[in-house]
Amino acid sequence: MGHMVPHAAIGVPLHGGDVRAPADVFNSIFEVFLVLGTAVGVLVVTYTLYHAIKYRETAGEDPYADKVERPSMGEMPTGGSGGRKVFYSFGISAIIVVSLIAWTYSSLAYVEDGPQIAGEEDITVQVEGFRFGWAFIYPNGHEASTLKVPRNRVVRLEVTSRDVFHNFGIPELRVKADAIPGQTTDAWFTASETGTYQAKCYELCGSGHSVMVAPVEVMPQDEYQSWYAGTNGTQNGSSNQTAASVGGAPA
Ligand SMILES: [Cu+2]
Repeated sequence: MGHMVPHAAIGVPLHGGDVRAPADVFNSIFEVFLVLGTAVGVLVVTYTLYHAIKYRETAGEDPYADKVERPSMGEMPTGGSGGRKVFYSFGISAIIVVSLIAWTYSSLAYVEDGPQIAGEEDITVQVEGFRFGWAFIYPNGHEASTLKVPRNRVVRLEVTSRDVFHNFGIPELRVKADAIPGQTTDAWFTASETGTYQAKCYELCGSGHSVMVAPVEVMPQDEYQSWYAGTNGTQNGSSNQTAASVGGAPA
């Protein structure tokens, strides 16, 4: 239904640079878990060591024998603050854990769904995996073995396969999508830095699986536009040659 609505009706065109990249979302999830995990670890280990040292037995004697009442094995400890400590630590832990789950879940849902507003300048590329390579097909029909995209634009991928199960991924840009024959998997990304990245296959698909790679070129927007204008729907052909050379027959 969404694609039938004219762009003007959807809303203001969205500049890709304003969209939070999946790579940034994954990086912040990693950082938050690393910092919180380290903090909890340091706290627990320090607290444990502190008490182990403070209440240790010295030379067979118990210096705290008359100061603390030690529970014996199997007996519930008595005294203390009447469970207030336990109540607060459980309460605070629950609040932290529940908000962490909510935040992580909504961040991942954002990556899963993609930017909801379709921008005028979004780029959609069909990605077709085959034994052993990748073909990138642009809206004007141009087919290439290198994925060229402009920086700071939302790039939407429609991933499928011509033969067996593959999986398309660009690790540095944190994109990964199943390539399944007869099905299309949607994925998206934005890249803020120009340069050459590498796309790889992440589903063991045969003898050439490990060489099933493709260059991904992130270009300045004006450079991309003049390159795209010059393609005129031509076939690059190199991907078909690759397929033919290993005996594959692209559909
Ligand atoms: Cu593969």
